Amino acid sequence: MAAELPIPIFTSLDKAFPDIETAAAQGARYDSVVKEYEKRFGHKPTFIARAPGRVNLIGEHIDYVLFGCFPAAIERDILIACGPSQPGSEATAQDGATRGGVKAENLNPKYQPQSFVPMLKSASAPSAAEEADAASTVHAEASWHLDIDKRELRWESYVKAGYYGVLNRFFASNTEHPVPVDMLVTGSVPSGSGLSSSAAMVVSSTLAFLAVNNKLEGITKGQLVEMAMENEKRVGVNSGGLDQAASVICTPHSAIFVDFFPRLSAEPIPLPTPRTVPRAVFVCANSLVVSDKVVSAKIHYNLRVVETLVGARVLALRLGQQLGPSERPRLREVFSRWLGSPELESSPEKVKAELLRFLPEIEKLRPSPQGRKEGELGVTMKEMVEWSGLSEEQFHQVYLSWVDVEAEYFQLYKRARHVITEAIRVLEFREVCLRAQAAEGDLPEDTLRELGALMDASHESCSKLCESSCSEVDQLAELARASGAYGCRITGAGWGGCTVSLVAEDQVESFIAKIKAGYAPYKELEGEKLHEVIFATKPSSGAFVLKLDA
Ligand code: NG1
Repeated sequence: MAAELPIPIFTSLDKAFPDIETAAAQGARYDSVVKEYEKRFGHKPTFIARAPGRVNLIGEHIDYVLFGCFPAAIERDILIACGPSQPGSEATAQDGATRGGVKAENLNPKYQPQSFVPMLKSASAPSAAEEADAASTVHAEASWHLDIDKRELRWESYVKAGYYGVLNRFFASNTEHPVPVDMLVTGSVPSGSGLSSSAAMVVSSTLAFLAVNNKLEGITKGQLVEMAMENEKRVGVNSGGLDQAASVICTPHSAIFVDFFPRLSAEPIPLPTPRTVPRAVFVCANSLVVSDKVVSAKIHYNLRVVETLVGARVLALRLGQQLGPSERPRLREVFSRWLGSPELESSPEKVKAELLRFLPEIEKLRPSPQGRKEGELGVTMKEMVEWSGLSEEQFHQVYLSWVDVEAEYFQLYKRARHVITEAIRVLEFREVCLRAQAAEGDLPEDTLRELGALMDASHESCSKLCESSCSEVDQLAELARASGAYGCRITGAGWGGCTVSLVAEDQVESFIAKIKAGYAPYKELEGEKLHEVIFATKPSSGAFVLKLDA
C-alpha cells in the first residue's frame, strides 16, 4: 500500500516535515540553497527535490536475493534545487536547448561544476558499447545516452544516472524535447559510510528531472523506487532495492519492512522507541573507513551478488529443482519453489516459520573437507562451474558476462547461511516491534534487549559469514556494546562505513563520550566535528518535491 502512494509534492516546508521545529530548523537550509542558486544561475529555481539517506536497522546483503529488510530514513539528506535554464546558459550550448543540456553545480567546493548534453541515438540500433553493456543496460532500445564512467567515482555520475531513466522513459519516442536544466546539489549524508548517499543522490536526481520536465503526475512511490534502482545500476553497482525503497517510502517515526518478493512492498512499522520506558534511540557511528563501493565492487559487493546467485543455483539443483541453463534464480525464489505453495508464504509470520524449516537445507552447500585446507568453506572457480551443472561457457554467460568479480575461493555456503539467518532475524525484529506497538503502557526493558540481541547476531553474521565488515567496524561495535548499547551492528554495504546502536535515550551523551574516548579516530574531534561522525537519529520522512514560486 505504502508503495502505491503518489510522490509527495509540497508548496511549503511546514507540510513536508512532521513538526514545526524540524520545518523551522530546515527552513534556513532551504532558503540558503535557493539564494545560492539565484546567485549562480541568475534565476530562481522552480523545485527542490529532496531524498534522505537511510540507516538499515537489520537485514544486510539480502535485498539483492529478494529477502525483506528493515530500514528507516535519516534526517540527513540530499537537496537538488533545479529549474529550466535560461537562453544563453551553459546548459543550452551545443544543442543543449533541444536535447536537455544540464549545468550541475555542487555546494561542496570539492565537487567541480559540470555541464553535459545527452546524446540522442537511433532507437533501433544500439551501439557496440551499449551491446557490451547489455547486462546493466535496462532499455536495450534506449535512444538517449549519457557517458557514465563506471571505473571512477564522479559525483555527476549520480546526477546522470537519475537523468538516464527519465530520458529513456519519457523522451524515447523523440516527439518532445527534454528541458535544459540548471541544478545546484547539496547534501548532508556522508559518502561511503553505509548511510546510502548514493541512493539519496540518484533518487533526488531522478525526482529533480521528473519535476522540471513536468512528469511527476501519476508516478507512485513504488515506481520511483524501481526507476531509481534501474538508474543506480548505471553507476556500476548491481544493488537490490533497499536504499531506494527506504529513501522514497519511509515515514517519520517508523521504519519500514520492505519486501521484494513477489513484488516490491513496504509496511511502515512504528519503532518502539517513543513509547517505551526507558526510551531508546538509534545512534549511528561512522568508522571513518571509507568504502568505495564502485571501485572495490569486484572483490566485495558484486562478488557477494555472484556468490549468492551461484549458491542459489547449486542449492536448487541439490533440492531437486529443475533449472534451464540460462535461468538465474535468486535464493528467495529457490526458497519459494521449495515451499511449493503460496499459502505457506502468505504472511511474514508464515515465511519466518518456513525459513526456520529451510535453514538445515543450506548444509547442502557445505563443501566436503577432503582435499581442502582446514576450515576452508569456499570453492574454486573450477568447482563452482562443476557444481552449477553448466558448461564453462554457459556459466560465464549466465553468471560472469555482466559483472567483473575476482576471488580465489567463492563462499557459496557461508553467504547462503548468512542470507537465510539474516532473513529470519529481520522477521523476528519486525515481530518484536509489532508486539511493542500492540502493548498498552510501558514495555519491559527486555523488548529492547531482544532487539539488541538480534542486532548483535546480525553483526556477527555480517562479519563472519558475509564478511562485509572490517576490523575498525568490529572494534566500534564491540566498544558500543561495552559502552552500554543494547545492541550494535554494521549498517549498509560495509567494508567500512557506519554502525548503528540501540541506546537508552538518557544514556546517549555518556555513550557518545565513551565511544569518543575508546575509538582512536574520534579522539581529536569535538563539537560539530564529533556530531558529524556520531549522532542519534530520528526516523525521518521519505523523498519529496518542494514546488517553489517561480
Ligand atoms: P549502501 O550502504 O548504500 O552501499 C548497499 C546496497 C543495498 C544493500 C546494502 C547491503 C547500493 C546502492 N545499495 O547499500 O542495496 O544491498 O548494500 O545490505 O548498492
